[in-house]
Amino acid sequence: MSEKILIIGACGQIGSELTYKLREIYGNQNVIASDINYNNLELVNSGTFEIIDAMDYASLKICCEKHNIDTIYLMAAILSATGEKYPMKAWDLNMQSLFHVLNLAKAKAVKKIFWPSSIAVFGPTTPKQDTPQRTVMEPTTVYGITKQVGERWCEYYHEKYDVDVRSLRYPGLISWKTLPGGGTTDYAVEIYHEALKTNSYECFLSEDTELPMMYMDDAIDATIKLMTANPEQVKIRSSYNLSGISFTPKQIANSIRKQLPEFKITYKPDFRQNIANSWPSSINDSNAREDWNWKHNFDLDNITNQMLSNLKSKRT
Ligand code: AKB
Repeated sequence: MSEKILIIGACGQIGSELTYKLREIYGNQNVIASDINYNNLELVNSGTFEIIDAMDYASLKICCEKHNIDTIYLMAAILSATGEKYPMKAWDLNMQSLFHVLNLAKAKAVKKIFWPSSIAVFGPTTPKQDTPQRTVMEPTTVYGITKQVGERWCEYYHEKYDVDVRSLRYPGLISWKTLPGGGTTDYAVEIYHEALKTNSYECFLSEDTELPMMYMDDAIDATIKLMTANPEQVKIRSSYNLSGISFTPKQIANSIRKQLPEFKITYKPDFRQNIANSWPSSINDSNAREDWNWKHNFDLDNITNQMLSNLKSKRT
């Protein structure tokens, strides 16, 4: 019998692509999408969909029983920029939803959990280049704090209650199907939309702000590789460093200019600049590469080709 999967936060940037991919692999009937609203109609209409508030333990439990769920992917979260505007809301959603799924697994209502962490677990005192798996972690955003604390709880539930929880520290993710919302790395998606609409972009980060980034296909591939690895291969139960490429706004603009020579970028850094300044420029993910054979496929020019061609055909 095939694994039955529940995705919480399925309408979002990662949740939507994960839902499509998992349905391809496990079959439509085995992958239940859920979110707090019907915000992404294409996703909602693509298979079984449940309205669930990730902060409501009872409805999560009922949904898992109703569909006989084995595995939960918890993708609902408030990201770094929005978290700074609504700190308590970010703390409540990010922590409560994690505790709910960990407790469902502890109670044996489900067998396996995926929970995303982020490069936001790092802070200004972390080594900036080639940031190691284990290092100083003093995050300065509420989002980063929830992810760092969450990682500790994941490891704790694994050690104390034998919960099979797996996690990745995602870098900024670049995708064309669904827009991101409320993150500091969102500029790297918006820039492609604006390039096609107006041939120009006003960037909220400065030109030399280098951040770790990844194309969504690589992120989904890493997620599925980690979730299908044998339990013995998953040696880190807090969260794995994960790395694709690193680039600055200036470099992404130059990559776009190879296809749109007239493209113009201007810079108007706002509060998100401080957040970006506190994060690493590049990540060392050798543990993921060694433990479960992870490797990324997309470099900056590949990503630009994919983004511009897919967004162009979506517009026509
Ligand atoms: C954000 O910018 O907040 C997210 C992240 C790096 O986790 N994309």
